[in-house]
Amino acid sequence: MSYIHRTIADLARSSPAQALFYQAVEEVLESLEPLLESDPIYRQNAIIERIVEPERQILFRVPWVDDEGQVRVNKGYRMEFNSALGPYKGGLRFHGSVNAGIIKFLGFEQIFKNALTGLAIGGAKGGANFDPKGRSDREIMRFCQSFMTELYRHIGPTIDVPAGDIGVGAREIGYLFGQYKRLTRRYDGVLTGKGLLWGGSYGRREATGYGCVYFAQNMLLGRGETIEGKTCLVSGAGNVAIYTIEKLYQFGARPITCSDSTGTLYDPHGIDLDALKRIKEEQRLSLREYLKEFPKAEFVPLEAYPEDGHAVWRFPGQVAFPCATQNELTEADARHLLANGCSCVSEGANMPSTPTAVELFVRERILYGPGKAANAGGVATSQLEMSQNAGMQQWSFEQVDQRLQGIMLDIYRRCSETAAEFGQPGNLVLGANIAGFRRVADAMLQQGVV
Ligand code: NDP
Ligand code: 2IT
Repeated sequence: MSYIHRTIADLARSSPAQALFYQAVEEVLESLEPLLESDPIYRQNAIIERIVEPERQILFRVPWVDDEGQVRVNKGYRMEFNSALGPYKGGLRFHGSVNAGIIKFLGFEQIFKNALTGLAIGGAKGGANFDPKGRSDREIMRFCQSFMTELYRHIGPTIDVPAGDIGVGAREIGYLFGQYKRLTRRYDGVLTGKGLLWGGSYGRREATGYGCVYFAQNMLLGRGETIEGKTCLVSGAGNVAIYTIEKLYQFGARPITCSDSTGTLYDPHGIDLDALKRIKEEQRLSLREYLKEFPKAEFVPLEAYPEDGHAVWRFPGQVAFPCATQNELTEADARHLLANGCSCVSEGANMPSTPTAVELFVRERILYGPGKAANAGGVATSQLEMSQNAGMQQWSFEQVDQRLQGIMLDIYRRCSETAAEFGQPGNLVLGANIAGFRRVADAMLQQGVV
């Protein structure tokens, strides 16, 4: 049995029923094989065994009262995975599907993503199996307050700094921050993605989507092309998807799709950004609403998706941006993308492509930017927010955006150079995993067995 299979088997025994976590671990460990062979120090010091185990797992009850006066209970999580490079850092996800395995997969990915940014941040993730859909503002507020009433004792600006993810945006960060301040009497930079009036950073809202497009542009430039004029497929219709689409327009590209939990929207003229923001950011409605304003657009409801995949990847486009959720791009979807001439995939979401889809992209040698590299602009800008908070400053949008562009270029270079160093030029999966791992592992070695 290889050490990869032994590690996965051990995890399956000690942490049962966490399939997405094993998937994330397997992908990283497969990439690390050449490094672990050439450099035995990591195996000798049980770095793998240590890195797959969170330093601390916090699980808690979140009781709250809904608008009808009924008591509700959810499960809250914060997985503090690795602090070798800095304070724990990573988002909070509020979604009905959340469980320990999902938070562990996200926290594990976050370790390497944060390492790739070159900034001083460790890896963590948290959240709750709370579904914000259909909940009133007051219910969201009460839920966030209850969540923070437990979480506050575990976090701090140099300890653990949560942020947003699916279901957690500016509104939720506001309620969480308010309750933290009330409980601690401290005006700390303890969360990122804050409002601009109370310690937030310009550009954080846009950072993940913009960064993901910068990453695609860097990949294309490496092949002597640019994104200008290209037809693009985007999935998702939340924070990451919306600002991916915004930056695509700024770069002269044409994004023709987006999707949400009700279905896929296709507008051959290009998705209307104002309408998209209005429907999803302000009104929080289904993308189906778009047809009222643009009756010629097409909407494929979830029920009509192909059995082996997702409608969004069956439209023809040259560059794809999966920006919704994990495993939303299957091997069958990947085959359709390739057959339709797609030659570049930049992942805004975390682990959106299934393992066999990734294998296909790597084998076909298309430009493929894995999430932990391509979507790192969000967390990188969160670190810039922490830095501004620590210095009691607020930088301009242009300053932040310049830094973001520089960081995304550095990440691209780091991944490319590492892939070449290990004899697989262009394989950014290998490059991202080895480059991220090496930084964390070396810091762990230097800090002893902790
Ligand atoms: P949002 O909650 O803002 O948006 C998520 C979007 O994806 C929504 O349109 C939602 O549909 C759709 N979606 C979510 N889950 C599902 C599902 N199971 N099936 C179908 N559609 C779904 O989240 P973000 O945009 O912040 O996050 C999107 C992805 O990007 C996630 O993978 C996240 O981990 C990742 N990410 C986010 C970062 C950030 O800074 N926010 C940073 C790096 C990665 P609906 O509108 O119907 O709810
Ligand atoms: O997956 C991610 O990188 C995020 N959700 C953002 C984390 C952060 O701390 O900004």
